[in-house]
Amino acid sequence: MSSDSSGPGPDAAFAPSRRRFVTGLAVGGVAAGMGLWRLPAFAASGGAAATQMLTGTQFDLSIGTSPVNFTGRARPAITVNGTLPAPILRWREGDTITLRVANRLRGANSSIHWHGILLPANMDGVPGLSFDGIAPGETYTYKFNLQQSGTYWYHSHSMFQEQAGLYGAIIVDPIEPAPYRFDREHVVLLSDWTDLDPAALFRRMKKMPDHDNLHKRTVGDFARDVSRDGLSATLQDRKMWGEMRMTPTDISDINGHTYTFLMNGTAPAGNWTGLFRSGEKVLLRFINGSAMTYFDVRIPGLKMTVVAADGQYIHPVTVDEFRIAVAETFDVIVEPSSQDAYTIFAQDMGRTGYARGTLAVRQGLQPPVPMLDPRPILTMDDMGHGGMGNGGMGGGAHDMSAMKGMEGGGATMAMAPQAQEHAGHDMAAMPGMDHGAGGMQQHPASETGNPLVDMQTMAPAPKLDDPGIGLRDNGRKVLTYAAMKSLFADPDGRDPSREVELHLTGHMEKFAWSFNGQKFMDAQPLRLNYGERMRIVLVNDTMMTHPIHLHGMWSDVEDEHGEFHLRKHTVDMPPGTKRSFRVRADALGRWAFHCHLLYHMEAGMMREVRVEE
Ligand SMILES: [Cu+2]
Repeated sequence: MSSDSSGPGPDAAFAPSRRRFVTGLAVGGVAAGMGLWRLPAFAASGGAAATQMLTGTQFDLSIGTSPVNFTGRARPAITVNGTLPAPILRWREGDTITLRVANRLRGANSSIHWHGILLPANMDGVPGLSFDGIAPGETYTYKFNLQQSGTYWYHSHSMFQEQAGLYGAIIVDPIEPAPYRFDREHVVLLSDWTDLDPAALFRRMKKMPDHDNLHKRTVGDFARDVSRDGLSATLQDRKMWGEMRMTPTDISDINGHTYTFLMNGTAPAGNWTGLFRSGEKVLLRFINGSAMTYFDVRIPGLKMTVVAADGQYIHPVTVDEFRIAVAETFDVIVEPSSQDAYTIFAQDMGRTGYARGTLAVRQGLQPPVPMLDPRPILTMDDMGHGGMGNGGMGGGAHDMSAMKGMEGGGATMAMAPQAQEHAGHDMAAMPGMDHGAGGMQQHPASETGNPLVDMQTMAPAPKLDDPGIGLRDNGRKVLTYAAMKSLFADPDGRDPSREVELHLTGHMEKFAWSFNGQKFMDAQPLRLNYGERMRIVLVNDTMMTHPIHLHGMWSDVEDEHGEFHLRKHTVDMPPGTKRSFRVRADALGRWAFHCHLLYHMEAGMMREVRVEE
């Protein structure tokens, strides 16, 4: 099978084999200062270059193109000051920061968005909302005062530049000392690299959305399911999946068959290494700067104590493993002492590859790397008992019979589609509806008969205590949203005065993604009243996981009872979930609100949020 689905052009020759996971080059990275297409000098030492760190209040950043080589082929990356990842920016809470960002790309506008940082709308860096973008040859000066501390990141918000390398870490040191102690720290920035031109990859997703889903279930699987579950249950399950145009192994749109996963800009073979001395408390600032990849992270031999999420302190929680959604950050303390070296292992959610690095007492150590976990299989339970949408089903939203008693049941699949009409439910019925307690989920009218909506969930739930697909009962203690509680009480304190419900919608075969079945281009802004405290309820009507990011304001995630629980800038929305968060509309202007899977955002899963007097 040809690996070239991106059409003719220069990228065809560079398409990596999709049949093997690319662990990459030991010597890969930016060939800065070495002349085009030559390997960098630090390769000779076998270790990766440390990411550059810039500190202070005045910064000059230059966006440009640099050759990189992660797979054996030199490819152009979009870089900041010639590095991938971009330099770590280290700021101090209370300071006013000035950043002069020059766009030295040829023929392309650019931008930088400071993810999770509270700032004026015209400093947020989203072309079309915050400003016009930075034209080639021009410099835009960002200036804002820091009202927060913690671990954040920055990235381009222009087209696919983030996928091409424009991302970096931000550390904001607090004015008051942190509520925990550490002796040493490392940024661990995870990302996904492709040799493909990201625009070509997007076109491939539109044409062949299941390109990377190589693990379609087989006749042998079918025979095994029949012997385990019986013929009737198996047939019904298969029929359902067929009607949803997915196979149960669809976990991610793009995975290790396309991507090389990076840790601090280093491919697995390059083994990024962070040093420690035995007995030290080491703070690891994990950042998921991927375009599309969720990672499940663990350090065999070490417990990890999570002390902050999205830059904000939480009650410390000690785990063996955590899932980090795209754009999330977690601060984690480890205390390595019994071994000289530990592997930081970050497998992708679909188990198609991994990023890895090493914590070690000296450079050059290579502890064992775990095997990938078994590929997770989606069940109907994962989908909130997934109801069928409209496409090809004769219009109207069909639901499943046999909803009862399915929660957490695992293998209960005896469901058959039933042509029961649920069309025409009205969003006006939404305010005041109970949160996931019993009743059948209603859907916005705009989803009905919508060719961009291929399914709807019927009984979604918050699932805050669910470790997630592929992490349940794996013998390890896995972080959940329920286990993370902000160290502070609700910073606003008011009950929400109103509620807006938005559904995450999509059509797999069309690679169409939207809110309420309406793409960004076709939707009206979501209007918030300046100063109000309101609630946003999200319902995931798709089979994919979406990390939802609101710019400019915090997303204060609520628990199952609607109480303040966890302050976030990016709210993970697994399939079959309904989750709510509170927003204090204290930032005037136009803000982006979108899925942080880059190609979902580009496909339309985005809204403008407008805060007005
Ligand atoms: Cu998404």
